[in-house]
Amino acid sequence: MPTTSFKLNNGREIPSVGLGTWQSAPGEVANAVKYAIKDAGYRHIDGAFCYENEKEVGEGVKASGVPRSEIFLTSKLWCTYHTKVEAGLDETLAELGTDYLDLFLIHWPVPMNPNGHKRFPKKADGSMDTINDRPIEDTWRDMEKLVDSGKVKSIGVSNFSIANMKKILAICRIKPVVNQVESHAYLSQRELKKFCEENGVLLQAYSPLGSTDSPILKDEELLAIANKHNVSVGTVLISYQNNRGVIVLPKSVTPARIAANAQLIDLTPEEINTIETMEDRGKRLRIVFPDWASTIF
Ligand code: 1BO
Repeated sequence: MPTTSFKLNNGREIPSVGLGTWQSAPGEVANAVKYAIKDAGYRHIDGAFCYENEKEVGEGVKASGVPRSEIFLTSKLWCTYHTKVEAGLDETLAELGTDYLDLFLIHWPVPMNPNGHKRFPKKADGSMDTINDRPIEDTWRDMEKLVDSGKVKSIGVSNFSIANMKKILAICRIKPVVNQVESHAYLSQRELKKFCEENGVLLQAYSPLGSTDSPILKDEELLAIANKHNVSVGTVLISYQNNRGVIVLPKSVTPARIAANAQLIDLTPEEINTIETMEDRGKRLRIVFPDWASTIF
């Protein structure tokens, strides 16, 4: 049976499928969130300060009519807030219109100048104004204080390599509960997943269908699995993550797709293995992030 929720290493439950909101356009995301919660049964919404749509996400949560206490709400500390973690959280809480988060993640292990542009500060030469005098360990210690204050229930990381995770695990008082990374059929993240599992950290998958117009959706091996089960490739890709113990965050603003993305099936161990090893057959694909982000893995 597909899993509807996973247990985090602090004993709390997290719904196994969450609505992703990265690249969900303003003007569309509030309705998408409302529909997901009210009509499609989602109880988990994943957002971030950097997505520039948290006000609408909050509006959608409220408009759903479902009590806040029944919804698992995640946001992420943006890179310009590594040296002012609590202020970063407070801005997000104000935008969302809530007084706590279920989960708060360090969005990238890349601190940026806190005094320039709020999201993408640039150096004189046009490159991203990253800073190197803020150890990631110090940012994590400030994240831990947010749990102590009760403003967030759980903390985790995003876009962290094994090397970066080791830095946190070596010093943490409160362990990260998840590491949220890009993962789909052409980027299984097997090594990272194994490392996370060994350390009691769950993997969360963003972009589980690949990006828009992704070749993954037309992949013949995946189509064969989908046809066998009489479902779409999307359902196979989301179920694949679920069946292998990964929290999955499909993004959509289209009601029919939001509903379809919440349908899970059981795949066989052979099918999961086929998908997990597609990279070994030369099918590798990764979102091309700007230099400041793509050099961290
Ligand atoms: C820059 C955003 C990546 C996914 O959270």
